[in-house]
Amino acid sequence: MAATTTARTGARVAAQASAQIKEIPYVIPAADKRFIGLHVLVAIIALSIGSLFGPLQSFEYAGVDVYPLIAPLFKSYYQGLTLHGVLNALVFTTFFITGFFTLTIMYGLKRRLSVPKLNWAGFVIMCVGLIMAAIPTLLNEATVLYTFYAPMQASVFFYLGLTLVVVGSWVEGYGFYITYYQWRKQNPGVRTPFIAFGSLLTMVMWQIATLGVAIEILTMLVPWSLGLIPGADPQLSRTYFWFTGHPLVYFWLLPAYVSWYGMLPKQAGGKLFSDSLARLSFWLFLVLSVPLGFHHQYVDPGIPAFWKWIQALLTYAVAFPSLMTAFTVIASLEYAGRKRGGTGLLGWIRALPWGDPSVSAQLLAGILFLFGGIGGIINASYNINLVIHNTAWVPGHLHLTVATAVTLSFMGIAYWLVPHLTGRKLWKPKLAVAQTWIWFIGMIIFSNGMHTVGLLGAPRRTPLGIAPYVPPEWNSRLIQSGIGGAILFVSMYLFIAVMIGTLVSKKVAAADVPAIPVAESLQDPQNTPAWLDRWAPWLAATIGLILLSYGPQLISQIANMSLTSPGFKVW
Ligand code: HAS
Ligand code: CU
Repeated sequence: MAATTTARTGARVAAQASAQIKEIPYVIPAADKRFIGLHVLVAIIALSIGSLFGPLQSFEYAGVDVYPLIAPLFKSYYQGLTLHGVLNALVFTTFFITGFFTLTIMYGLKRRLSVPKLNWAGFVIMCVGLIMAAIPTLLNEATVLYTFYAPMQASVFFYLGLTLVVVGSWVEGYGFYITYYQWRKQNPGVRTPFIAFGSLLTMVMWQIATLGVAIEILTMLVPWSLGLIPGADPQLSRTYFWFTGHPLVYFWLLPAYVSWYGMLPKQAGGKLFSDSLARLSFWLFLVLSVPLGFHHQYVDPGIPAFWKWIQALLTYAVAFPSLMTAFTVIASLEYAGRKRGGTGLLGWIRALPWGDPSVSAQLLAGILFLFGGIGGIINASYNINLVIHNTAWVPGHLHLTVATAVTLSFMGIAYWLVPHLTGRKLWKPKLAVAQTWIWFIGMIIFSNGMHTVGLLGAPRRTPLGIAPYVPPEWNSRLIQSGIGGAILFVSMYLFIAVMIGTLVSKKVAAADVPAIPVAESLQDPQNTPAWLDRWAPWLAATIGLILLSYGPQLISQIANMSLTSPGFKVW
């Protein structure tokens, strides 16, 4: 009896607290807006430079060797490809995500960061690392592509710089955890607001995942590039790399999911269909993101087939939370479309606010991700992987995923975020809507060309513009990739133009500044089961599964490590 009364009182306190949290209006202080804005600024500058090389890669595929034209500045196709991958896939994403999470955590928990100096320190470390890695890359001393596989050997500053970017993001993460811990102490029993929860979980996943590259760089690549050890072990270094490299894709994707679940339904005029399903899919990502990097190493001879098989099964499993996401997000959008008067089987889709560039960006990103995701499931099959591995199919896949599901969603987020942070109106919203459609169309053309020419056998990461012979049946597809790449380039710089136009336009009255869109859930989040807001069991499952799927192989590869390969500078 007493226990029931206590439980009821506890539930009432939590319900009151939840009501209070909804009611408190929260405005992000100007200093914090500037801090978040700096992240976004560095991210977009990196993206604008990294994207310069995009069409150069695709023109190479189309048979036009453009590198001699820019030879005084950049030495080779490979230097351009390294800058493209590092700036777009590593730098743009990491800065944008840490900035966006600073906002989602503060706004979700309705409080300032507990130790702002710690987050500042993290940001400064990231910037120092970025400069340290950028200099050797620009000097052609680190033309090792974004995967920096040994035995290709970069300047030690490239490795140290990347390490600092990662360590800086960890430090920002510690700032988030302390903020969350203090919120939790004051709000026992209250469900963590979804946007803050999703962001914290992604950060935790990232900190576990990046242990792989941290160990790779600090125990092998740095001492090797300093000549302190006789050589590198390429097999072990690839295993460390992909321990991080696969979950890296979910570090990119989950911030977009935070927006698709936690913000887009509000922007579309509806509600999140299921708070519980949203949280469950995030927990599954925590557990399943890391232990499956071997699907990037199916062709590596040093890994026994059994472990490839185990991780192939887990790769199929990690598609599941994305399928759940497709269901929940589309259900939320249908709810919004019908509320806006949409009828019939598909009429609700037309009723969505397509004229809002932030919405159109995310909807179009989601549509292409349906195809990118199916491609991923195809890659996961050992047999089919042997057909597509190291072909142009793979950049076809990664441009639908990281370059569209993620980047186009981040553009969509920037369309409300930058006006919100700067207090200015979005410059030319109709142009912004057109930009999202141009990306969509350009990407369909580009990725279709890359996927199909990959199936015909065209290699990835190869300057076909200087190849003496290219099978004639590749030609139309290669030209298609070149055209798609040019359209994407136009779209990217329209985005940059809208961003610059917004930055230089006049400030507007506070009431006209776009609010931060946060979707309510159809059910009160307090009714979400408590086990979906409890860290310990999920963390235990995460660590357990990683030990099971990676432990034996890591032990064996480390025990048999042979540090013999000299460093090669093949560029
Ligand atoms: Fe992948 C290679 C398998 C997802 C990125 N992947 C790559 C590489 C990158 C990458 C960068 O198994 C190249 C690495 C390199 O340089 O070598 N990938 C998968 C699988 C998934 C997957 C099974 N990949 C991603 C995501 C990425 C990404 C996400 C970036 C963000 N991938 C592979 C494999 C390889 C690989 C092998 C190695 C290939 C090789 O041999 O080299 C799954 O997680 C995908 C599940 C996704 C779905 C789709 C769900 C759909 C949704 C959309 C809903 C629609 C909405 C719109 C909201 C099942 C959620 C509605 C709109 C309306 C208007 C109604
Ligand atoms: Cu992967």
